[in-house]
Amino acid sequence: MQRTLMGSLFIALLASATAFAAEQHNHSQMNHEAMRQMDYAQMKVTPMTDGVVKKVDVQNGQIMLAHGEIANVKMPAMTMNYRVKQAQWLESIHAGDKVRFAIDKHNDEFVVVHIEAVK
Ligand SMILES: [Cu+2]
Repeated sequence: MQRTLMGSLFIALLASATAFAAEQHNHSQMNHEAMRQMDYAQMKVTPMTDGVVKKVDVQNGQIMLAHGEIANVKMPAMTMNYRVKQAQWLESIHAGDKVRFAIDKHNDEFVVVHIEAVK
């Protein structure tokens, strides 16, 4: 019973991961509902990376981060400026803060899809 349940869960996970990958190829044609669902999927699959904030530009929704390797987008450790999905996330983040964040590729651009301060 336990084993069957685990097997079903695994298959369900695989199916949603496959659907997610397929979805990404049609990014420009996606409607808002699909985007919302993809964000939900990303919360589970996009890994978090540790970083230090170098510069914040709330008005333009940009943040410069010094960070370690980001495996899911194959980026080595570096200091780089990123667009943040929601500019208002930056209102409570300042230069010098330690953060945990997630990056994803949207239309060939690296975008911060999640960020939180580390206490
Ligand atoms: Cu980079």
